[in-house]
Formats: sequence, structure tokens, C-alpha cells
Amino acid sequence: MLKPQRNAARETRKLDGIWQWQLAPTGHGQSQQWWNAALPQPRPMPVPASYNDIYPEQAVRDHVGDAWYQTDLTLPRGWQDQRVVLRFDAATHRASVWLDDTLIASHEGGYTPFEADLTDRLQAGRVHRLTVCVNNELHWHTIPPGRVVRGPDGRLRQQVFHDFFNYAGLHRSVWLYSTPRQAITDLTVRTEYQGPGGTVDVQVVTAGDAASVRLQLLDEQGVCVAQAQGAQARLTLAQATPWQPGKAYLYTLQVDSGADQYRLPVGIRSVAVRDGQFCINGTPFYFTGFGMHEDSAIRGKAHDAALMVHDFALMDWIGANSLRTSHYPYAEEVLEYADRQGIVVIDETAAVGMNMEIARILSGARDLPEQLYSEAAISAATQQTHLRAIEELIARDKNHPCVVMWSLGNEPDLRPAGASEYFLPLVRHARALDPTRPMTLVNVMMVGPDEDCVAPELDVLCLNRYWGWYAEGGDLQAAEAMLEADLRAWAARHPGKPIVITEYGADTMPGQHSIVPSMWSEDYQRDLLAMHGRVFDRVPQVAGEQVWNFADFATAQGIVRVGGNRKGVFTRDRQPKAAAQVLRQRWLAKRKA
Ligand code: BDP
Repeated sequence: MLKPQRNAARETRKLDGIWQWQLAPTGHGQSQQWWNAALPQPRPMPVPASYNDIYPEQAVRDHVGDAWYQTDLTLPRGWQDQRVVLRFDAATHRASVWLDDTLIASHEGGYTPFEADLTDRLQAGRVHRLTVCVNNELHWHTIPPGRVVRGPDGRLRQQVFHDFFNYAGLHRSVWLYSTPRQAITDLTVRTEYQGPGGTVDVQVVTAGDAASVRLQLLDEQGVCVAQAQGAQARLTLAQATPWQPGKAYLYTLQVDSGADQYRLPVGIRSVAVRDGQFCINGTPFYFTGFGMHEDSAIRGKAHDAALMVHDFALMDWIGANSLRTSHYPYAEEVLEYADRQGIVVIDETAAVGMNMEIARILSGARDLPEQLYSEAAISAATQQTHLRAIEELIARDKNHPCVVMWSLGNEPDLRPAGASEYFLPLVRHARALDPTRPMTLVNVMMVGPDEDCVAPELDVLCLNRYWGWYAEGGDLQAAEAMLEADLRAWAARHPGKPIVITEYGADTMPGQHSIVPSMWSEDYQRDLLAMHGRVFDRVPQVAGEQVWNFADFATAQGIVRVGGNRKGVFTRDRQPKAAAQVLRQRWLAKRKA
């Protein structure tokens, strides 16, 4: 799915700003047909934003159900003869959209875009009413899964099985854009770098005449270095400048179909797992960086350019070369920026929380179903949602050079019966959609190397490890021994597969100090991360380290969280904890090596 863009053939208009907004129980507004008129008692709501922290009210923060949004829509001057499309970059977790009194779109999944074709529906000079109902409920068949229960006082409560706050709303931009009627509707590029040359395979989907498609590859100076005719072609460069981690080079693919145009940044690079190493452009790559979250005060999970540029600057300062989009697809702007900055991305679906042991701790629920993979819990319906989530992720992000691996989910319990029947078809489907990128499914500590029934099918073993925190807490000496034994067991059981530690860390209260190892202190986090670095250096199969987490982030309330998850190396307002300096020394040294 192509991101809207402005060029000689296309226009864009963002509908971001202050919309009308009103909360309602699930289905209430539908029964009263709220799209037919102005919302009954609206309040102002910024778009994009999570609505949860905008008003200081528990009923808003902990709302379970629908959130209605409304704004005006007019056809921009000069768009009459064009194809006109309305696009939502993200509505969390699902949405229905009406133009005046007509339902024009519905979408499931909170972190991928969806569109409605409005061609010939908007009348020049008329003010149309645009109404969106966003629902935030999570159930067993949704991604991520969750459960809505009724509390003792009769109110609905959302139980989440994952460790971040269930922010909701219109989290990313809403666009109206135009294309010619004979539009270019999709574009796929696959690249290979074999120094000094490279190839770019292009496939264009157009409503117009495929034979008249003209492809030009421009270098950063705007000089055309390769060209071809037709909707499918291989562009070959005898001399190519590769896209490299920390040293991004982006060509521009200019597609001209006669009627329509599209310009796509293209990084020429190869990704492969070879001899137990993760190779980019044939060179072993060692991941340094973080599992992140889209999370900040007031705006919650909304995309914010200032925050993003600042976060990337902090990553550069600390020597990070990579991130994982834990635990859902991030805004496309983040991937575009990573493309430009040369930051390597592990791109993850929102499949997090398929684990009863963790769900019990995080949700406090004592009556969860006994069988994880069953009709009562993670079922065939969940698998279908998951499948579509994978399809939408790959469709959106397939052209980003920064994306070097797909993560199909985070920390599912793979021990119970039904796990392989659930996951193996997903792995195979994802591979068929994109055979060019390695595939992973992030492993949870409680599933050992012999129990992980999906690992044999994966290219890279991504392990989340909490030695020194959830196990051997406070005892770094014991933790060091356990961690090393653990990693060596994985290496022995799965030779030839690189291991990336995608989570390790310790909750840390800034300002808390202690000379002897004490959990929650800055000193403990610093020493725990340093200990992990020593162990990683001793296990040759380890191909990377991503600390949990870049910054402190909001979670549901509970007895294991103090104002959210505090494992950030930076605080939620992006101030460094003591560990930041230690990581910086280590990662800058690795960067130089
Ligand atoms: C892991 C999860 C992550 C949590 C982290 C933690 O992957 O989402 O936030 O643990 O407990 O299990 O801090």
C-alpha cells in the first residue's frame, strides 16, 4: 500500500487538527445513527492523539468501548476529475467511517492504514460530514488479544495481556489525497547489492496501461543511473552505492505511468543469514539498540515528529544502530526516517500477549481459560486476524530498506498443544509474501530451546531474557552464570542461527542509588547491562543486543508497575539514567570496530 504523496500528478491534504469527539458504550452511537448529525455532546479532540490522557478524567483514561470523531470534509479546488481517497494511517484498534450518512470503510487492527475511495462522492462546494467510530476493545480473537470483563460495580474493564497501556484513538494522520483516475496503486521493489554493482527489481500495479510505465532510478544528485519501460523490470547498476547501517544512501525510483507518477526512495542492500551470521550487504551485522514503544506524555501513542527526531538523535548519541518496533507496526514516518538515518529495523506485528502465565500476572485475572490454543482463547479466528495483520504489515513496509527482518509476534507460549498448528502456517504465509527477508518470532524466557516448536522454522532466534530481574533478581553473579548457560544451550540446539537478544533490562527509578547490588537502583541497571555485554561477547552466536527499553513507558496499573514500566535507559521525558553512559561507551566502541 502506497503512502500518499504530492507530485506533479498527485495532491495531498491532511485532515489533522481539532475534531469533535465523544465517548460512548460499544454500539450506542450506531443504534442512534450518530453519523446522521452533529455528535450529541462533543468535546474537542486533537488528531492525531491518543484520547486517554487529553482530559484528566478516569472515565476517559479507562474508557472501554467506542470513541466517536467528527469533522468537516470538502473537495479541494481542482480535484473534481481526480480519483479521491480518504486514508487513515491508524485507528486503534478498529474503526468504521461514514461520509454523511453512508458507511464508507471499516477496518480491524490498530496500527496499519486503511482507505476509502471517495471518487465522485464528494461534491464541489458542499461541506460533507465525516464521522468515525473508533473502538478500543481487545478480545481473544483480536491482535493483540485481551478480554473485556464486568467489574463488581457493573462497569466494563479491559484486561490486557501485554505490558503497555491500551492507548486508543486516531493515532496517526488522516489524509485526503488525489491521484489521476488511472492510478498507480502499488509498487514493490526488491534489491540486491553485490559490490560494486546492484539490482533493483520493480513491480508496478497500475489501473492504466502497464506497457506505458516508465521507470527511472535517480541517484542522490538526481542523475538517472538506470531506466526501463514496463510495469515489471530489473534495473541493473554496474556501480551502486549501497544502503548501509549508519550510512544510508537512497536512490529515488521515479515511476511514470503516463497518467500517474510516484517517487519512492530506494536503498540498494542485501539481507541474508549466512553461516550463523546476520549479513547486510554480505558483511556480518551486529545489532545494538533498543526495543522501543510509541509512547509519550499527553499524546500517548500518537506519532509526533519532534519526539521521533529527538529519539533518533538520542539513539545516535548512544551508539544504537537498530530498533525493534515492539510490539506493533510503528508510524510509517518512523520507517521513512530510519531509511534516511541508516537505522536497522526489526518490524513486528501487534501479536503480543499470547501467554497465559504473563497474562495472569499483568491482568490479575484468575479465571483465564485453561487451554491457550483453543476456541475459548487463541483460536482459528485469532489466527485469521493475525494472518491479515501480517499481510497488512508486509504490504505497508515491504519497500523500506531499513526493515531487515519481520517479527511475527512477541513472547507467545509455545509449549501448550496447538502452538505449532497456530504459528507454522503464519511463518509459511509470511515467507511466501516476502521471501527476501529473514523471519523471527520473539522467544520468551520460559520456553526453552527444546520446547520452542517454531524456532526450527525461523532464520534468527530473537530471545528476550530477564536474568537478574524476573529470575535471580538482585544477584548478578548468579544471573551471569544462568544467562551464559542459557545462551549456550540455544546456540548448541540451533547451530547456524544467529541469536539476537531482543530484550534484557531492569526497572530503574531515576535517583535511586546503592553500592551493593539493589534492584530498582540506577547502579543496578548499569551493572546488569554491563554484565549482559560481557556474556554476549563470550557467546559467538550472539549477533546483537537490544535493551528493554529505550524509555520508560505507560502500562496498565498493577502491583508490578510503579507509574509504568521503568526499564527505560531514558526516562519518559528522555533524560538519561546512569546506564546510558555505560551503553554509550560499549556501543560507540563497537561502532568504531
Ligand atoms: C517482556 C515483554 C515486554 C515487557 C517486558 C517487561 O516482551 O513487553 O514490557 O517483558 O516485563 O515480557 O518489562
